[in-house]
Amino acid sequence: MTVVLYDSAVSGNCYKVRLLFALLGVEYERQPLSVVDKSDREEVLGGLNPGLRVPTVVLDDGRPLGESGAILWYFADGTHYVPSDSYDRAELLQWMFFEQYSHEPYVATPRYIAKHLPADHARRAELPARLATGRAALAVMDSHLKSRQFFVGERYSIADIALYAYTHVAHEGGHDLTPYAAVRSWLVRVAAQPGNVSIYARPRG
Ligand SMILES: N[C@@H](CCC(=O)N[C@@H](CS)C(=O)NCC(=O)O)C(=O)O
Repeated sequence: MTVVLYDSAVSGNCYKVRLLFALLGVEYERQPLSVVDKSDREEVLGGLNPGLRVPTVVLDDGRPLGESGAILWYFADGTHYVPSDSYDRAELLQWMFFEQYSHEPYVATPRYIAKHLPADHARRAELPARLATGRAALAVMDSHLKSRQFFVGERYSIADIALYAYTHVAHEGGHDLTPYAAVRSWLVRVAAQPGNVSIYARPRG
């Protein structure tokens, strides 16, 4: 069986998985789902991912797995995208949990609201507060990256992939990265990694 990726072309969470799959050469079949019309989620993802979200994968042995971070970990563990030292592995998880709790809701969600919801949608009222909290997350990243090339152990890892996915398109949600010079240098560094693919590359399948 081939790995199946339930995917949205516009989703940064799904892009994390597409990027890792490209870097590792993982063959997969893509099943596209909308992030706007979610009426088919129960029918398609029920029984695969209790959260009914994308990305969701079905492994080549038929077992399903959800959550972008868990999928990154599953496929990258044992490769040079996950360190072997136990402290470095824990530090990698530190940054992946930071991404999910302190970064994604305030960097990714404004992009979703700005790009995919109608101009008069009530959720637009959330933007100023979300952007303010997102700036705090970007400042944390900038401070960490001032003396480092990558987030963990001076190597490109899935912590970089997780944080890169929405940071490099943060402007689409209204963020201005001008004050975060170390973040901007890191974005260039990640984009220059061999095998990098764009979030806008036409997804396969
Ligand atoms: N924590 C999850 C978040 C996944 C997520 O929110 N996916 C969005 C697309 S980016 C989705 O499926 N949203 C559907 C919904 O809100 O019900 C992850 O990292 O995979």
